[in-house]
Amino acid sequence: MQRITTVTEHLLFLQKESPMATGRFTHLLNELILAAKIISREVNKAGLVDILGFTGEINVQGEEVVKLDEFANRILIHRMERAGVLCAMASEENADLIEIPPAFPSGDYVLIFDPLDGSSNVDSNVSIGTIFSIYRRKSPPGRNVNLGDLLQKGAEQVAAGYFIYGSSTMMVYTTGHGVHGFTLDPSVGEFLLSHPAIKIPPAGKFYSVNESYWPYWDETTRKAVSYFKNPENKSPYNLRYIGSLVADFHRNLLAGGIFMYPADLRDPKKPSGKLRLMCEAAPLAMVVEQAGGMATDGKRRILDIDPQELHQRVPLFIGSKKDVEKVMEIYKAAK
Ligand code: AHM
Ligand code: MG
Repeated sequence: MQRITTVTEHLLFLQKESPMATGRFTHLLNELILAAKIISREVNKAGLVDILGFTGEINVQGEEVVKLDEFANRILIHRMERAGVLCAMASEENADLIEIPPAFPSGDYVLIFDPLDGSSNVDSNVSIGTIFSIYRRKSPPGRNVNLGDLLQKGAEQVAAGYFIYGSSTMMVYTTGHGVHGFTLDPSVGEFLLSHPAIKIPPAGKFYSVNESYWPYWDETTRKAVSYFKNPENKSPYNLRYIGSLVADFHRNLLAGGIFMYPADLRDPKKPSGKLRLMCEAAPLAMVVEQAGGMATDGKRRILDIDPQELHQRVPLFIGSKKDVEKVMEIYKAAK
C-alpha cells in the first residue's frame, strides 16, 4: 500500500530541510489549514441555508446566519490574529490593513488573503476557494507595522497557495520548493498528499477567459485571445470558463492552459480589469512559476510588480509557459 503523507508531516519535513526554520512558519500554516477546514465545513452546508435560516436571520441554534464570504473572512481573522505569528493581515474584504490586537502576541509574518474567491457562485454549487499569500515583515519586530510590510513584490512571498472547495476540498501550496497538492479526507479530517510536485504542462489544452468582454478589449487583447481560438493553431484549445478564479486556475494547472482576465474599457475607474494583485494574482503567480508556468500582466512578470496600494487591480494572463509567452509576444509586437 502507498505510504500516506499528511500535510502536517509534509510541513515538518520542509521545516527540517530549512536551517532557518523555527517552527513559527509551520505553526502559521497549521492555523491557516484549520481555518480552511472550518470554511470547508460551512461551504458544504451552503445549500442548507435556506432550510436552516436566511442570511441575516437567527438560525435554529440561535446564531446569526452570515454570508459565507463574510463568515470565511471572520474565521480567518479570528484564528490568525490569535496565532502569535503575524504582525498584520490584509483581506479582500477589508479596505485597510488588519492590525493584530494588543491582547495577542505579534510575530514576523504578514498574511494576505481572499477569504472566499468566486463566492457569487455559491448558490449554483460551483467550486470556490481561499487564496493566501505570506510575506516576512520588513519593519523591525514590535507593534509598529506599516503598509510597507504588506506592499511587497510578489517575488518576496515566502509561501502562497489556495484551498479549493470543490468535489473534494484541496490545498495547493508552495514555499518555493515546488507545488504540492493535498486532498481533505473528511472522514479523518486530514489533508493527505495527493498531488506531489505538480508541474503544469508546457502548453494548452484550455483557454479560460470571459469572452463577453470582447467589445471592451483593445485590438491587442483581441489578438491575444484570438490566438487560442485559431483553428490553424497546432495545439487546439478548448474554452473553459467557470468564473471562479481558483477553479479555473486549478484545472489549467493540472491539465495545461491559460487563464486570462485582461484590462477592459467597461469601467473607467477600473482600467486594469477586475482581479487584485496582492490577494489573487501574486499568490497564484508564485504557484504557477513554481510549477513551471508563467504569469504576466501582458508586459511585466506579475511577481516583479511593485504594489502601490492594497487593492490594486492588475490584468492577468497565467498558466502554461508557452501560452503565456505567446500572449507576451503579441503585446510586445503591438508596441
Ligand atoms: P470575487 O473575488 O468578488 O469573487 O471576484 C473574483 C472572481 C474570480 O473568481 C473570477 O475569475 C472572476 O471574478 C470572474 O469575473 P467575471 O464575472 O467578470 O468573469
Ligand atoms: Mg476574489
